[in-house]
Amino acid sequence: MKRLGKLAVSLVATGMGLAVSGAWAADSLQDVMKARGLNQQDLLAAAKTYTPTGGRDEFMAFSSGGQSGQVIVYGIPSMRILKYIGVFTPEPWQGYGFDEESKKVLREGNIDGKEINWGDTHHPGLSETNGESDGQFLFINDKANPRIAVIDLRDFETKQIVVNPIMKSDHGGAFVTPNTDYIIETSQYPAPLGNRKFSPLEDFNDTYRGAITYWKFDRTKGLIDAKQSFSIELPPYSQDLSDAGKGPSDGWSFTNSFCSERYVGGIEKGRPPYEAGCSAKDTDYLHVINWKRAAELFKAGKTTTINGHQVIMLATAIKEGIIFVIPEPKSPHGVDVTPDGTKIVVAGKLDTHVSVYSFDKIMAAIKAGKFEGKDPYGIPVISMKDTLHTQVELGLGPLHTQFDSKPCVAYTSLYVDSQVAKWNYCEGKVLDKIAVHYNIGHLMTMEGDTTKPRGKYLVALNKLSIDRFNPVGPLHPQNHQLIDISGDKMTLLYDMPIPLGEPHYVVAIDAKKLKPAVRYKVGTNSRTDLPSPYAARAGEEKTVRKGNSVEVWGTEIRSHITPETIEAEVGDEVTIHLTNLERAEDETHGFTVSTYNVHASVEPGKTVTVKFKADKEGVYPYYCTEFCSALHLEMEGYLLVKPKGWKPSKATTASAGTTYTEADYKAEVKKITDTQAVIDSVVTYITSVNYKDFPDVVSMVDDAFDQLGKAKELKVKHEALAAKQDWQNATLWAEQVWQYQVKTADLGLRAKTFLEQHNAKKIK
Ligand code: K7E
Ligand code: CUA
Repeated sequence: MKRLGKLAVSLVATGMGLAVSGAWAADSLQDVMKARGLNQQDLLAAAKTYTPTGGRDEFMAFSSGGQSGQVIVYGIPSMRILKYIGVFTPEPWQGYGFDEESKKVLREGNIDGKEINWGDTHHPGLSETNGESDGQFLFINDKANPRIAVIDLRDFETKQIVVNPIMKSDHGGAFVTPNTDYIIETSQYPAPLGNRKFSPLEDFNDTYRGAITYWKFDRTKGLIDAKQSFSIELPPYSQDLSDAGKGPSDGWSFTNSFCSERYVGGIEKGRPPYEAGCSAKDTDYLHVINWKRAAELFKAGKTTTINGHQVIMLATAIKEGIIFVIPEPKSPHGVDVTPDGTKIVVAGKLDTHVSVYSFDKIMAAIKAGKFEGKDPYGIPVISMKDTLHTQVELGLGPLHTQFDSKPCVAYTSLYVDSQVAKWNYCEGKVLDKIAVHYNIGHLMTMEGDTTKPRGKYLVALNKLSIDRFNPVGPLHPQNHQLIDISGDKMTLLYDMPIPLGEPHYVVAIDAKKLKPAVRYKVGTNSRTDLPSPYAARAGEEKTVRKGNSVEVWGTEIRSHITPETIEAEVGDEVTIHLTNLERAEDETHGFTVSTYNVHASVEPGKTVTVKFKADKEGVYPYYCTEFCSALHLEMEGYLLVKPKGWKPSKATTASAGTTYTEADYKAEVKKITDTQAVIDSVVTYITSVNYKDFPDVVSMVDDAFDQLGKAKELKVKHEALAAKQDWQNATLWAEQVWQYQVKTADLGLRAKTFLEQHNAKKIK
């Protein structure tokens, strides 16, 4: 115990700035280069990405987590992973799917009453204002089970999952319109719309359909409003990705497709396989849709209700002149509108070209009523030749396109060539190529989907990593390669393994646009952002027993869970609400109960609930799962599940194993006096500088004084007990005073370090 007192003293000494001397005397730069086999180019790349301790990244990237059903957040250019956000899959660290508030969100993703606990995330999309990323929300789709999730970037938590009521799979989500009025989701594999009934493949042309859904986003609520959302029925092509028009093309959206052959496979019946039947034609169809007009038709009620959802049927869309198609070569993947909104880029996987369409020419053809015919479903077909701005031969397997801050400059991934091509879409010429490792899918530039791309960096999302990393078995990580695009020539800077599913797409935003909170208002349900009815403040904790339910309103604060014991009988429903009372940044507590499969992450201010049936009698320790303080391990308690009707056989009082004497009490008091001296010195320092200019420090100081305030009340108590010569209880309560002091000192020292590192100024 004395040692801990000394520890506090020594912490102060270090905090007071006894600098560690003899910095880094070891190797010279030349020695390190030689030893590690690095050349000048490597050093330059390292210097462009290396971020010293405490350094921040210029951009933040949000990557799909593929089959992990999550979102991965990392910084650019350091490529350091900062967070995995649980979206369609339970994520234990965040308690996602293990506490009641988050389960509610996850269960919104049930389909036909069935729990679905995985997702295949493909395309994240950031909210936009006037076509620019605004840093408020992130959306992402689940291709396997047609769903869209909404993530609030104030706390990086998933707030909503909506199930598409008419599709069976979606690939083309999530893409936003320039003011995030709508989030676009497109089906991939055609199926009978909405109905969960069987229909034979022989009836494919008549009963199977594609669809595009425009989900209305309510920005003030931060939620999708399903009632104000609608879809348009599409032919049974495999609609792929979409992009919303911007600037001159705002109000329109574009969707590419493959397998417009409408082939249905059947190799078992001796028919040629899907891959042959789905790529036989030289062209597929680029869908051109007037979504602003479509929204008016929806409001005017020109829809059919399918599975409770409003659908503009294809015949209506054609009659109202809101849908057109243009041939596009060949089995394309992805469609991208240029930042100025004047052109639309489509790359055919099986064609060596990218095709650049002119929005003006498309509009001119529509206006003139100049069509080359109709598709098999009666949609007017605009000719490719009338609408092409240019076609550029880039290489093998062109897939996705992104844009630079420099006018007319685009980057396209070449899957088969394993290259990125830099090219000029205005003049139609190739500017540069760089090899990537290996088989690139998407690529991404900073804010490259918006009206104002930021240039600087490009990330290649490579499908295969083969020999790039230390082997970890047959399942390899993916490889995100960072490429410098600031000069004329692209240069490769860094390889980052992604060890969590196969990311398809990633978006990045200027880090300055993100304004995440560091704490919640005390008592917040983070999933709804509303005050939780189950919040408790210090001193309000209670346990209520009613019938066979036990409900606990508890709190967590260093280093204490209130209550410390929860008693239940076998078969009781146990509900535990917990509020983290901390205000200091990063003072998260966790909570779990042995063997009941519950876990909560309780960040400062958050209120969460865990719930379970105490179905077996026994003794179940519960504890805080975050190493939150020196006495973290002591942040514990017991759930006691008694057999029904159990009665103690004798009057019992819980007793500690050790007995304490007057000498112990005196030693305790001495320790308190010594530690108070430490606290006083820290307080003197903090109040001698402008600490009030640092909100983070103010929170820490508030918390510190709260802790010390509790110590004051207990001083009266232990002194009274000592006066009665109850050394046992006097010693333990004095020890508790010291516990509060340690927490105060811990916070005080952290505040002091913060102030020193941020060059706080003397005020007296
Ligand atoms: Cu993998 Cu956008 Cu789903 Cu291309 S997608 S690679
Ligand atoms: Cu709270 Cu560990």
